[in-house]
Amino acid sequence: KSYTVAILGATGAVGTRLITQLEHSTIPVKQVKLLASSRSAGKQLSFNGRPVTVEEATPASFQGVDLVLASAGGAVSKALLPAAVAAGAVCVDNTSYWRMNDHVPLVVPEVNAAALAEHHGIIANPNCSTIQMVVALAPIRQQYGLKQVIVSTYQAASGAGQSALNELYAEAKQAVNGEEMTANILPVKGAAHHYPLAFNLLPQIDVFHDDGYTHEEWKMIHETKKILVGDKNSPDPKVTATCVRVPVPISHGESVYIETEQQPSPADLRATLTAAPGVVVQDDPAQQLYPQSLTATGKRDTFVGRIRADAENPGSYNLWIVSDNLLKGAAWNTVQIAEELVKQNLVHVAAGDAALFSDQD
Ligand code: A2P
Ligand code: 11C
Repeated sequence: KSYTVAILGATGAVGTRLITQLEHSTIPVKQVKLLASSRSAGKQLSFNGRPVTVEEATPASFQGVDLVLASAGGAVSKALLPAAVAAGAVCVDNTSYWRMNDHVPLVVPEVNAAALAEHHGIIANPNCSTIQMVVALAPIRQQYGLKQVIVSTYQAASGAGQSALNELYAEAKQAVNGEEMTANILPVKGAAHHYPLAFNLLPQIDVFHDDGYTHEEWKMIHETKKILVGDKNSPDPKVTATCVRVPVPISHGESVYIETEQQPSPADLRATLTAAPGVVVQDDPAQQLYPQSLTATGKRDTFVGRIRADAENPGSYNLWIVSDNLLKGAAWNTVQIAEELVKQNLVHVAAGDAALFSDQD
């Protein structure tokens, strides 16, 4: 069998990578439909060397489509994915809109591919900063138990989309030319205040909640708990986060402090992570080897280094985790979920599934 695949948001920072990740995937593709806003309708992109014309995404776009890979923003996924499921398409959604819905599995294939069997037509791809953290923490949790996670992120501009990345480059040029930097997008589109990211750090990603945490921090806490489901032997880890935007184009870094149930040595942790799927250990201080944004960019893996024990708190460790936020954090994880759906013969929607998503407010 081969599949008709629609890419929703095909012109964006993640969408263009969805195209290339799909080209390099194991999914037999019969046809692709590239969908975006009316602004891009008629634009020519390509798939496997053949030109494909971008179409405006509408509820009617999904007739005959088997799989939808969506990354056009939460509002678009809210508006269009129910129509896609009603048309019989299985949707892998990179936006946050459906993630916490009880009918929607939230999947990182290395960690919880089994959750796909419960899907009802929409599968959610977690937030990029959550994905790379759980890829590294799940094998540690499985082997040694995980009591607590304290994470500080160093997140790249591209996490906020192509326009934020363009703004970072423009600001850098302005600063180098001695001009005033103009900021219109970060920290959050539509916010009351915008600040330059070039030569700066912004401790705000997404909007603030009443408790003082940002929505990005909320996502890291609650998505991690949904993915690393607790059981009586291994209860939910406690998670807290501080998320910071840094003037890096691509690849998020994370300083992660963990407390485990057992007390493995750093060498034990290195061995566990070396054997873990999707993880590459880069940890040799003598050779100054550690994960970096520049070297992680363009790769599908999650890189882990600086693994060391907290001498004052036995069973606690510091790690440094880096991954390409547009690949493992978005396009690759989405295509990897689709590959897994194909492998597990799960590319179908059951009667009644569409009704689960039809009356969202
Ligand atoms: P377009 O390029 O036509 O605006 P990014 O995350 O890099 O900002 O990209 C967002 C993606 O979502 C782009 O492909 C963009 O298309 C698409 N998009 C934005 N608004 C809509 C919409 N209302 N309907 C369909 N696609 C949309
Ligand atoms: C950022 N992590 O870096 C965000 C982008 O929930 O999918 C991804 C937002 C999401 O801005």
